[in-house]
Amino acid sequence: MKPLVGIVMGSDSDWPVMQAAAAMLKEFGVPFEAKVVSAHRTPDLLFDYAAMAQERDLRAIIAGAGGAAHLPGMLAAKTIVPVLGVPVPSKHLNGLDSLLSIVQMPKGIPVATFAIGEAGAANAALTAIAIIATGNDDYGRALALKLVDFRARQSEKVMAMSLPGL
Ligand code: RP5
Repeated sequence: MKPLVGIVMGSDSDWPVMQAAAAMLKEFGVPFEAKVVSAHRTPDLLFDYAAMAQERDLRAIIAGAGGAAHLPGMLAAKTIVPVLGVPVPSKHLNGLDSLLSIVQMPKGIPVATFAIGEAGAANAALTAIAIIATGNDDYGRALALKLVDFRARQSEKVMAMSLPGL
């Protein structure tokens, strides 16, 4: 199956975090691709990737970057495919810089922004899955059922929790 979700990141050093998005998509059986595309080191590649995204039928792009993290915003500037931004923890400011760079998009070009790090990457994948699950076709409906089941299993885990000593 052709990829429905693109995972892109500014460097291979982002992969340990972004793998959480890939793992979630794998768990739901959603076809995806993962690539390194740097906004400032490969700007032409970034433009080409974003410009082709809709034609390639990508339903969402999960973009992770750290530091002055302009990758998600620049992708969003060149495509109407939803861009889900994941702030990657940075060396000096622990990802607060990445978060603010991604979340503070000026009005008009949205980037849906997630938590810093692996939780954000996993939740970006769950959001991409939810976007595809809104499709009124067999694949979308099947994914929606899987999402409901995923939520139910989380609830069960919490209900089964007990506190030591009580
Ligand atoms: C950003 O710079 C990347 O997204 C990465 O988080 C950060 C550091 O990149 P490397 O120096 O590890 O390649 O572009």
